[in-house]
Amino acid sequence: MATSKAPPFTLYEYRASPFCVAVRIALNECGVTFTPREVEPDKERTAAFLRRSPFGRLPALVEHRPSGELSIFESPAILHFLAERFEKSSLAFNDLSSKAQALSWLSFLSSGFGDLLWRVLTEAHIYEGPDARPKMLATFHEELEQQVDVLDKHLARRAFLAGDYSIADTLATPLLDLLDQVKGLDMDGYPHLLSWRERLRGRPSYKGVWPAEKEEK
Ligand SMILES: N[C@@H](CCC(=O)N[C@@H](CS)C(=O)NCC(=O)O)C(=O)O
Repeated sequence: MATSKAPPFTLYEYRASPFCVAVRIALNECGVTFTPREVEPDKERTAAFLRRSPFGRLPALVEHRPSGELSIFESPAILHFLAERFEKSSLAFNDLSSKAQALSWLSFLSSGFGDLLWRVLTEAHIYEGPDARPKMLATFHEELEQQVDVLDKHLARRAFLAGDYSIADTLATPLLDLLDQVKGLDMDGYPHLLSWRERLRGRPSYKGVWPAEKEEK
């Protein structure tokens, strides 16, 4: 009798989330098959899900091991885990120094850049009309432009953030996609960042990572 073997990983995700997209890219880079489990952000969390992701946030990755289940939450931690777990993949660190560089950029993107980008998009799209806070938006926008400029200058001298492709570029990919939604940000002023974004979009691991309706835009 034929037996079907379940993939060794389950990804709890919300497909439209950039952090979930980053984990999808990483899994593709590692050639890993996984079972996707969509969780709507505003739905009540089950006790089983909260055991895997204590704050109820997405993504969460579960590896099904013979000895039991390993759950990991927070996209930077998941990317780091995959880079170490799949040592022959494109995500693997070459040595301690390239690992340190990749983790520096990963931390910055996750807390600094990702956070700021989220604030700009939230200020612009959620606080509209009488709730608008133009001064706050202008401050965040200016800070974001400064960070984009630093990234552009950094990328003028290298193909990827830490030299070779790394998990920092993986997390950057969906965040760079979101930059198109920032009103008043002239992307043509950042040619190195744009060619980096094209390099990232051209990787086979990028194909199909966003939900279909978003890709059509
Ligand atoms: N720092 C987290 C951010 C994750 C996050 O904010 N996920 C959102 C979806 S974009 C979420 O789960 N929101 C629902 C909630 O916070 O309850 C990561 O990188 O994984």
